[in-house]
Amino acid sequence: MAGTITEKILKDHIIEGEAKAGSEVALRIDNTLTQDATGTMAYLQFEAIGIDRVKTEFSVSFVDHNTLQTDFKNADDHIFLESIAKRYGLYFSKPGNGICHQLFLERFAKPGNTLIGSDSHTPTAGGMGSFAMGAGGLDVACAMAGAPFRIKYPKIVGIELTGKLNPWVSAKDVILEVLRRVDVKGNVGKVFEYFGPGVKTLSVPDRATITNMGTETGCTTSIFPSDDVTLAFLQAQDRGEDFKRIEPESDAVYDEVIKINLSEIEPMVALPHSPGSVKRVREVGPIKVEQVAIGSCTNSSLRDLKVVSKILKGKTISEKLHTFISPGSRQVVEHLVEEGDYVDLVRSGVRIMENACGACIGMGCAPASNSVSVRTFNRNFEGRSGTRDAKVYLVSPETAAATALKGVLTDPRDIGEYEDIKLPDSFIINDNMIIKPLSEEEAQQVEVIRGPNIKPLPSFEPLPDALEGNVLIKVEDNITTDHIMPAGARILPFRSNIPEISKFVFEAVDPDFYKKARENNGGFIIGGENYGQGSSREHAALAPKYLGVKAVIVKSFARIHLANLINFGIVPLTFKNPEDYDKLDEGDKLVVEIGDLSEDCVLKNLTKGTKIELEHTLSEMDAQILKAGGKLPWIKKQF
Ligand code: MIC
Ligand code: SF4
Repeated sequence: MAGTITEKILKDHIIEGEAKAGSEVALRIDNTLTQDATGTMAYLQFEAIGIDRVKTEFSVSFVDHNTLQTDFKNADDHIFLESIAKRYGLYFSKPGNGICHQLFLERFAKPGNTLIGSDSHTPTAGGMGSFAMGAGGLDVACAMAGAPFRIKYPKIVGIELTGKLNPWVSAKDVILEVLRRVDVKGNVGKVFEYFGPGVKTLSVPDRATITNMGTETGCTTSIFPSDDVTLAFLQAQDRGEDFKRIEPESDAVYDEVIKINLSEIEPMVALPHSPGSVKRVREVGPIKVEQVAIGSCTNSSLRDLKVVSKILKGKTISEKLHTFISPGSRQVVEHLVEEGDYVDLVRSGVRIMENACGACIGMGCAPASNSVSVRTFNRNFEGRSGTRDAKVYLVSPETAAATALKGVLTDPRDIGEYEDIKLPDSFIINDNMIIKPLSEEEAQQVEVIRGPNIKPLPSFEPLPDALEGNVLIKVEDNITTDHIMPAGARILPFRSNIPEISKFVFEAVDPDFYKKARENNGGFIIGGENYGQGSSREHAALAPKYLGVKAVIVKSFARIHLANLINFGIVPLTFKNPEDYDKLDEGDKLVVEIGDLSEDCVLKNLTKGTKIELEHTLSEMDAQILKAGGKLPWIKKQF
């Protein structure tokens, strides 16, 4: 039976395995995307696989994260990426063109296609009816080489939308409401599929805001139907020919249904430091705010920034705070300029930044010490803004703009009349910063340019049958990849230099981690629930591996990080009895007999003289990959 849109799309893409929740399936991948911060590593891996040209229908390489260029490093990466794209048949979007997910939605995403991207917010394209998933760079490299992508066939959660959003309430409030209900953990292996009469009241960019931040629930992806609204959006992007209708059957069966009446949603806010700590803006009250930041792949579409410009038009932002705006793409900027919104924004006193990730990943605009920053982004993890003690609140563009005017967190319903935003019937199309794939003959002539920031890939040995070492660190629940491998302007430039970036592993949690890992010749990481939530950065596995981490033993894992650990030969294990977490301490000397990983294993704590039962969810192939020392040596053998 294929009644849901997830079932319909997956049925057309499964090349191995059974369509049964929890069982592993191999999916044909139509498209891939990368961004620069994960892309350099992904393409080094693609080169190492040894394929002459990408095998997907099309693949796109974007540059949007590391655009600060304080020295040669980021610029080296950009040139490497451009030359790689030309050499291997990819589209290349130049720095300054915009944020990968916004651009992919505007210019590339196709309903019914499968997409994986080396960025956790790849599900943004689910707003267009693509089945789009975040993945580690190595998995994206393998998909570009023509290999299928393996996932556990998902549980399909239907989110039934009824009603219509009230003025001053927007898509961001919808996804914040979803997060309020389902939180950031416990959703691994689920797809959130939106259906019901409320769907047609949301535009494609609105839907994309929802699927984008769906990532924060930890699900495999989120997806909307492809309907008349999708067709109109594609036509306005001059891509009508990419349309394919994909709607659920009336008798579609969902594993679980969540009902949301859009008419009842109010302006919402996620409190520091979790996107799942959601309350109504009214409940939180008029707290003092020092900074407002508007943009990111969640809320930087034309509609979102026009709302902001309408609110700020003819007014001045509060003198008590600073406001930054980073538009999602040049298309957005061109419209804002032509329609007069840009000047309204500038006159109001906001600071307009580049069309890039910017503040969202700590590339500038860090808030002042111990201050409050209200942002339209999707993540408010501690320290991610670049300021350790800043408190980041996540809101809609309406709430952000109202807050910018008032200087305190403000429910936008308190600022006056709402002006409806109409999207253009045809967007301004200007693809002159997208370099098209070269022909096979031309591509052969291209030399890949490697500046000094592009370091060779480290290589790793096959795993022994017993892992021995000390506990290097013991951490709590909900550790994010930002804790494990921080980003920001200081560290991101080392994304193509593993020896250097590994010095920053767990920096904010334990500044001595690097030293301890070195002195102990590697060891074990112990963690709680939802370990590795957040980004897709494989550096959060690769850098610990480089430091000799052998296994990560936790109560539960986030999906993408779990896959990344396997890809780089770190054994991901969970406690059979979660209380056993309490029986381990930093410094304990452990032995874990893993054998061929076909069975669960036992941990011997030599320091305490105790034994702990561990389990894993590894498939036979995962076990082989791990034993081989990671996916790269393993896949090279397959080709
Ligand atoms: C993020 O939002 O954390 C990032 C930066 O986009 C990451 C990717 C990365 O770390 O490069 C993500 O979400 O996957
Ligand atoms: Fe960029 Fe932020 Fe989106 Fe990540 S979440 S892709 S850093 S804008």
